[in-house]
Amino acid sequence: QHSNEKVDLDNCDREPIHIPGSIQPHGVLLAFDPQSLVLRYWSQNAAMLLGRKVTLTETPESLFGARTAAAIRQISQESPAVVVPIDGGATIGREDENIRHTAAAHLHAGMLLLEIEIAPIDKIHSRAISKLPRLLKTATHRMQACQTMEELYSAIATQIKSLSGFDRVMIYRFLEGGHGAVVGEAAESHLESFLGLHYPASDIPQQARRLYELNAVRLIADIHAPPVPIAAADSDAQQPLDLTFSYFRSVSPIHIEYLQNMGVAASMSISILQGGDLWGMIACHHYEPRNLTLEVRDACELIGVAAGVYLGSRQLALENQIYRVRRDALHQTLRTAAAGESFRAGIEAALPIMPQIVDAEEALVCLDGKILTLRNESPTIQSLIPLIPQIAAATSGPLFYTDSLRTHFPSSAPIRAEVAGVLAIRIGESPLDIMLFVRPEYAHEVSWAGKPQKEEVATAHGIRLSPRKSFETWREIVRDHSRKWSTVDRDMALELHNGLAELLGRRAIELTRINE
Ligand code: BLA
Repeated sequence: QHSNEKVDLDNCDREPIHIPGSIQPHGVLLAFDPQSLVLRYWSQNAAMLLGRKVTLTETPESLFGARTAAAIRQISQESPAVVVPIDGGATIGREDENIRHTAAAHLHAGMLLLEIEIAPIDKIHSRAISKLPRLLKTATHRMQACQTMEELYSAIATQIKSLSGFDRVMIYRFLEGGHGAVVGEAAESHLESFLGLHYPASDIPQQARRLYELNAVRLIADIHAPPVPIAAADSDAQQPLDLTFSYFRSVSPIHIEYLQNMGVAASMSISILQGGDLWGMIACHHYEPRNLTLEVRDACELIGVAAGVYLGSRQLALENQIYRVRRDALHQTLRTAAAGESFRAGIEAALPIMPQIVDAEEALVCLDGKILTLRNESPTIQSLIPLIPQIAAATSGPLFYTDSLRTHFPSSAPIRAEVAGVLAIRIGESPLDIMLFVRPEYAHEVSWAGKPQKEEVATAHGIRLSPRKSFETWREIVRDHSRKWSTVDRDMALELHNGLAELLGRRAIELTRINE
């Protein structure tokens, strides 16, 4: 333990997960001084793999012989943080023709880290490895052929599932405020689906997200396997080894408990980045322990990179399309409004199109003391009417928006869940002339796919640490809030405001001409 603070549910964003002081037991880690190449840290299972006791005077030469040592020395000259496989795996470890080792090394934070693992050597595995390029090609083609984001989510999950053999593969997408949702899934048919569930931002704390931006793949091969401590030379004992780029880093106990509560035995997640930021993750669960070879993990990482590229271009196309739809709705609204007998008649005729401009559920207009809306008798609209004076007073801008009316106007009468968020624009001279757009509660919009089959398990942290419970936590957090109004929403609303102001101006001029 490198921190005096005990990690619990309230402070886990401060847990230093990059320096846990231990690794998972399916590999061996050695860290050398990059200049002298003298050993400085080793995982306490090193002797087992190397077949002899490890001492502090060891160098790559003394440990692995000249050829492998030369490859490791080469890495000490390379750029930091790139994990490079080391050839000559056979010369690492005990002399035994039935054991193959894979090794990879990288430079980070002033240390050269070498990670070694035992790799299966049988025919099945060699065949699997030789098939990887073809599998990657197929995966890329499948992703390329997808027309929509949903198809793409599903294709990515399916490809990772067939490559990794994990029981369940989910596409977990980060949304506003850092919360996330399972937007795609490929799972064994007997498993209950998590598709469509939303989770609070706290399920994946900040420091974990930063780490996942740097290191794209982490595998927890067996959540029950006891971690192996890392031993250090006396001079380094106070300075824990930085495992940011390590394959074997041991995992936060809080997260282990989360996986345990779900009945998961092994987990892997692969980062999906967009412009260097974490867009989401491919989250994989297995209900038995599961380890993958370095080659398969690397292939998964590549699919993650390709997924980021394809998702990025699909998302851009989608955003452009949405923008066009909204622009069309805006122009149609302004044309319809201009064609009306009067300003009010024009607005009334445009009511059905208007919500599309800002992606709202409903629109309501207050003009010359009259309420114009499509569904006058709806309880949603009725519950909003008493609030109009307060909202109008707040709309001096000419724009006002909130994703939580109840938080913004705490003293007001009860507001229904259907009107959690409001965006308003000023449309006339009178202080009460405004146009309101309404969004329902976010949790209300999100469907909850299926009820849980199993009761929640009670553990030390209560039943909070599980996906079903997390979904409820998320619903509590976003209660009384709608989806946030985005910059595009606000820009479109301003354009509508300007368009209507211009129209009102033109009508005023026409009126004066007629009266003259
Ligand atoms: C890490 N939390 C994670 C990871 C995922 C999730 C995918 C990445 C590690 C991995 O690959 O397993 C969350 N996993 C989910 C979610 C689903 C899922 C939402 O399968 C939904 C189906 N976790 C909590 C709370 C805390 C917490 C309340 O739920 C802290 C207060 C901590 N989660 C936590 C930590 C990590 C983590 C510390 C980092 C683990 C590590 O890499 O060491």
